[in-house]
Amino acid sequence: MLRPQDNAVRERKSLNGIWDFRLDPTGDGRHERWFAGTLTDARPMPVPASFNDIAADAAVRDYFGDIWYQTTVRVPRGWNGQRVVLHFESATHRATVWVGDIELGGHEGGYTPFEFDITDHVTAGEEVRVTAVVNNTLSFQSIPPGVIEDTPDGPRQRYFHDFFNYAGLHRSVWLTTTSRAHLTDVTIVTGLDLGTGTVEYTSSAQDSDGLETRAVLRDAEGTVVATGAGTHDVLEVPNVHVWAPGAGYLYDLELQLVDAAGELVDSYHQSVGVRTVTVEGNRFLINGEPFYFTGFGKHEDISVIGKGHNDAYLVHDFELLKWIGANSFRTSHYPYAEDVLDYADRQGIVLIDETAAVGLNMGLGGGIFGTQGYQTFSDSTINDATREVHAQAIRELVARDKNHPSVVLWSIANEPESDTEEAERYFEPLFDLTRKLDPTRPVGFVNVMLAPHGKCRVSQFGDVLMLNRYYGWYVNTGDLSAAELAWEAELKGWASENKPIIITEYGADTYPGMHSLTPTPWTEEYQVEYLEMNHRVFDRIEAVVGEQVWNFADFATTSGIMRVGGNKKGVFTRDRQPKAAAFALRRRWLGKAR
Ligand code: BDP
Repeated sequence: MLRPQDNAVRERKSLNGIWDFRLDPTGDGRHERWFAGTLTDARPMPVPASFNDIAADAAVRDYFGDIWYQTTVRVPRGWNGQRVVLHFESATHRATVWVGDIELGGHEGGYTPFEFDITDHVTAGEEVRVTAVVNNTLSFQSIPPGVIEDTPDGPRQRYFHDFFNYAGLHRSVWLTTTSRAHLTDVTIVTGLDLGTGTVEYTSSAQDSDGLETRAVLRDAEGTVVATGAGTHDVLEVPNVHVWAPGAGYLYDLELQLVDAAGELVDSYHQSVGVRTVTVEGNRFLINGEPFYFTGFGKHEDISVIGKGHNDAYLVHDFELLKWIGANSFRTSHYPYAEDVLDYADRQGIVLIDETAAVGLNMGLGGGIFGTQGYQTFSDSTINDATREVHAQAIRELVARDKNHPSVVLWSIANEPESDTEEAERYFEPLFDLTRKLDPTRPVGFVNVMLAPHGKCRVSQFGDVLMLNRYYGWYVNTGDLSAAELAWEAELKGWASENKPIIITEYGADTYPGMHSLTPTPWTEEYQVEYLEMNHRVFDRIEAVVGEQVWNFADFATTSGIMRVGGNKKGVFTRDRQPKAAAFALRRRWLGKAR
């Protein structure tokens, strides 16, 4: 699937704005055909935004079930005779869509795009009603998983990940047009050899009999540097300007479908960063140079709009990354909005791109210790059906993000159970699948403290070891010298694997404005000392090739006695004000004082 874009022959029209919205707690909407007319008893709801925090109403915030969204849109007059597509950048966690009374289909998975060809159901120049029933219920067969439990007060949604289950239409919705004959996909693979870059493309198209595919590669100034012919070609770029961390140079590859008279029938612009990624022994190499990750695990999480994409926060967050000297982040714990990936490409920020497979671990309670009362892998919990949903989530992630130079590593899950035979059986085929889908990038998963070195049975499949560790927080709480010893001992074990190690999480909850002379958890001073202890350990272990602090900013979670107004491990507060740790990290990563 190609992302909607405006160019010489393609157009798109945004459906963002205020939609009609209605919760459906009794689940009657589908058989009562709420899509078949104007949604009654509706309240206004902005798109894109998570719906949860918009209404001042706990019943809305904690709602799970069917959620109806409706709007109308006029198909532009100029699109007559053209192919028309309705495109959702995401619907969390699944949706079924109608135009007018026609059911178009559905999509499972809350963080990847889907679209429908609606050419036969619309007329250029006329208005059409668009209805989506979004559903945010999690089960053992969804990614991420969850469960509905019966309580004396009725059913409750429980889930096993440590962030609030924001849902709805939190990314853009588009009407888009192409000609009937159109490009459907492109895959780019880049290479580097002694200053010459290669850009290999493979494209596909529909209804394109008799049309020729051409490719034009332009540099950032718009000068043509190479051309190609056919659906597959390798373009050479002498004296190539590489894409590198901190220097996100992008070429533009224009693919064209051209008819016998030389007329342009379809065109698609794909930005291209020429770079290589390899793992050699315990080194992680970008363009052949050892790369050390600095940065964070992040979340899409903002007050009021929840996981709604917001360009102002996007640009501001990247300014903060630059300010603090971070060169990377992980899209913990789900695929982020495509605007984020595009911006990372342009800014030269390196990404670890993660699926929404978080919480596949019944030994953890909401990101912390304590059990959930279920067995992780069993016929009635995480099973073969879940693995198929997980596999599809990987397929859709790779399909969506394969051409982003910023993405250097796939993370197929965060902190799953990984110390059992069932886990080994569950994960091996998912690693194989990811490598088959993308042979050009390393693949890994994020290991949890409950499966330390020597016990983990899934790390063997990864090209890179990604570790989340909380020595000095969840264990050795407040005792940083004991934490330092224990942490170093474990890390030395992992280092013996001769694979690069990225510390994908280490962090301490910190209440901004809380202080103490002596090392006291929750204070700003403790967060600084905790990070410094970790850094001493990392600097002693050669195989450590990266440090990503948990978390960039404070974020919303479910309520719990371990969470004070959400997770407070942010180096910035939820509204992006720095805690003391921000200055300490800046000193380490940039070598700069305040
Ligand atoms: C890890 C999880 C992360 C949590 C974090 C924490 O990967 O989602 O938020 O711990 O406890 O278990 O803060």
